[in-house]
Amino acid sequence: MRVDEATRYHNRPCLQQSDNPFGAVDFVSDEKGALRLRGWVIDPNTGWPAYAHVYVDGAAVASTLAKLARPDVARRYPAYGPHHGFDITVPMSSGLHVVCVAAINHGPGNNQFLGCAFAYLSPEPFGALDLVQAKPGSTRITGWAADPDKGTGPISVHTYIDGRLHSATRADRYRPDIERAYPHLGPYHGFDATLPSSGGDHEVCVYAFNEGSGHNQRLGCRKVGQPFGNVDVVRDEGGAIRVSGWTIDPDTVDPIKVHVYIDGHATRSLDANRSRSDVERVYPEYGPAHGFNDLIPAVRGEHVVCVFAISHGRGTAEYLGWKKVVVA
Ligand SMILES: [Ca+2]
Ligand SMILES: [Ca+2]
Repeated sequence: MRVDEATRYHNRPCLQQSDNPFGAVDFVSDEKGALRLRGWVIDPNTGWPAYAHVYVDGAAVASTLAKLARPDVARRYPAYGPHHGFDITVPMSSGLHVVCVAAINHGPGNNQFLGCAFAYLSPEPFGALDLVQAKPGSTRITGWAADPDKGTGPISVHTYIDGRLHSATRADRYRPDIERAYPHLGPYHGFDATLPSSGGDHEVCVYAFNEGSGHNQRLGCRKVGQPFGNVDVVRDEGGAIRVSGWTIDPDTVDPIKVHVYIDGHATRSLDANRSRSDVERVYPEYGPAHGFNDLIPAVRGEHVVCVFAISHGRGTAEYLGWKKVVVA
């Protein structure tokens, strides 16, 4: 095909000797169980949109009218107007395929292949671990997982706690956001499971379990069980330092201890068991008994106060916060 580019000064390519359609495929991406193809088609005999056909491994599988706005194409070929783009997602099994796109002729001329290429679609399961949350006696995991080889069908996720396989969970809950991102996979790929677990700090890892070809894939690992909370007050109260705050160990409803360090020295061990209705409102499953509040004598001058929460179970110390205070 010998054509030059039509310009605003002439409305037909001046070297045109062909009536055949032309165009390009300029973007191809693996959509996990589908291949997305974007490109454009022009038939020189019309300014109207032309059709593109997609062939996979020699079989015609999809047809699309190339009518999307492509200002970049219109700048190169102003005689034909702006509406010649296509953007099509074709469901396809994982692995290697030969994909061809043909431009469909209008009027005189013949259909033309825009090109053929190998396309490799990943067979690996994929997804996301959205939340890992320690609770008294259990660990909650939420997220989603799908496998291109299973399509709209659900797969399983396997949860490992501290390196040991703990349980398998079916990822079949309704997740419309996944369908919006991958329409060909549908919405039923979510998981939300509460797994029984002992107290203490744990490392929780969740894997998407492979179907068909491919391998299990890690969705993520999280450390859970560390206490959390806040140091609310550190202030001088007439020659002593008021220290107050709250802390919860997520794997128990029981109060835990906090250790207060002043200028780097372990100074007090407190039970964080005082009633804090404000904390209970935010974390109702743990009850109110999680506050600490004490008055610690100190000499005049500036002091640095550090507070650590002592984890239930393994007894590790989790940093809660620090503040400077001047004792007058
Ligand atoms: Ca034609
Ligand atoms: Ca697979």
